[in-house]
Amino acid sequence: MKKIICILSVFVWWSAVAQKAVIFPEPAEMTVTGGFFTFDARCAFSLAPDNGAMREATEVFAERVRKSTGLDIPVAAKGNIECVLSDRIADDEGYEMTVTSRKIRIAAKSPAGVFYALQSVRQLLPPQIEADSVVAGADWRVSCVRIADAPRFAYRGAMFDVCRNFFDKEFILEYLDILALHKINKFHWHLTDDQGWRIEIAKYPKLVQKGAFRDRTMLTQTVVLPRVWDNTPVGGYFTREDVREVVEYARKRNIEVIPEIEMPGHALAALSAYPDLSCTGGPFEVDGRWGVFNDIFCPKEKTFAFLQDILSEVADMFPSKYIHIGGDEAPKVRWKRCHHCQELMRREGIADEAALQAYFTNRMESFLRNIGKTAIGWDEILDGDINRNAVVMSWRGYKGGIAAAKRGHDVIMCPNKFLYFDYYQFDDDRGPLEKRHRIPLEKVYTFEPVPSELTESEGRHIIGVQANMWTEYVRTPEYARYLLFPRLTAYAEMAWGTNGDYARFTERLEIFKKRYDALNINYAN
Ligand code: TNX
Repeated sequence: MKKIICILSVFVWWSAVAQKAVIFPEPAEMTVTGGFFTFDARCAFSLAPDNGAMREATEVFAERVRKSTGLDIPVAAKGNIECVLSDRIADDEGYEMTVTSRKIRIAAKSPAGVFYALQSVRQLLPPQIEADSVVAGADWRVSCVRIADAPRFAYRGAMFDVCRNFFDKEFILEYLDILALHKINKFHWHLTDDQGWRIEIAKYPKLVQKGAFRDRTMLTQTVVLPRVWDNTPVGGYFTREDVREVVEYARKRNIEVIPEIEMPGHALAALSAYPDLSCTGGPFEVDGRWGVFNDIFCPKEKTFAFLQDILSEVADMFPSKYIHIGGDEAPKVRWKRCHHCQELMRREGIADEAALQAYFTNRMESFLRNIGKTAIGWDEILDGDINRNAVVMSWRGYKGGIAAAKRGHDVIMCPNKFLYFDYYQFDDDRGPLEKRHRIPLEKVYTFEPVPSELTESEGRHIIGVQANMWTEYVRTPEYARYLLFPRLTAYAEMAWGTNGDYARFTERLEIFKKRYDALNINYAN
């Protein structure tokens, strides 16, 4: 009996593959029922309720279909693509979908679930659906299926660093579309660092006028001699209008954009423009080296006022619940020798410089809380006693995440040895990254975000995961895509919680590679 079931399930899977019913991340439950639904000029949506949010949930899909098939899918009273909101669906982003030869029926708790169901349909369509102009002679049909789907984690993030090397708006928009295809719902935008300040702030124009440009860039690791430089001046930044466009593009794709403003460390670009916010007074340059720098924000009242002004503007630009305030890699050498810092510590009864960073973080965290935002920080913020409302991003392994969850913080897991896609994949790719770790595809796919050291209630503090893309050695969009794919696809399935057998994953991936090609993604093959 077992044998027959086994053979049968292999058969069901093969027929799914043969009919190209391959969806990433794999739905929680999916049955291929036989036959096809065809997209043609008679297709129409029927929406219940028919309102702005529901129309919007169908728009991105409809536009994709319009571009590659030339078909317009109107909203009609009795359309054959039925999208219905239903309380029967428990998860905010969950959906159920039945595709028969005559109808597509989608039920979801919220428009986000409708959007995700249609992203699944997108993947059931042939790869030519990704084209930006009409493809003649393609077969616009999808396999009949029954799907019940919902994510394991509410926070499924991807971070991209536009500071070390600048990546423009077009790249970001394209990236957001790929994130949506993978049902990733948070885009963490690393906007400030030692090597560049990338967001226009009206009150402090010098941040981009000076802080967004640098004279040269190091091509080797800072610790490796001899150092090799590229002496071309480079830079770039996002205007308020760019930010608005990115946020809106993301919102339509169920993606929350979470900006990161680094403090107190990784601040050289800001200090180059406003040196009196440091302990020594500078002068500083936007740095072309990589690593960790001693000059950081000094905890003066005018620094806090400056950062609060910036956070207020940022909070206005980003409707996100979260704002990331960095907190990583902040050396204490300057604070130790700074008269103001030592005096402040005495006055406030702050025991040491680690506690001074906690004082810094807590002031910023309460400021954000008062304007209705939740602060996220890298796991170094745990070095002191910080407010429980702060969310901790655990990047130096699991340790920080475990400690944070035990103290009652919400946690996002992104340990560097599993989820840093700037780390190399193949031995042949070591190059300038040789000192770092190799992260092969399987390691990403099989990652378990909830450490066994946590009790069940502590484990509930792990609200999700994130894949991070730092760009010290990533100078082109092509190379970024090469590092990101297929690891991001493996990551998305893990974040969704349907990562199972790795061998089966790689078989399904073979089919997905045609979609990468159609999307012009030069993945690592
Ligand atoms: C550590 S992750 C950093 C980044 C670097 C990255 C390189 C983190 C919070 N800090 O500043 O870009 O390593 O992999």
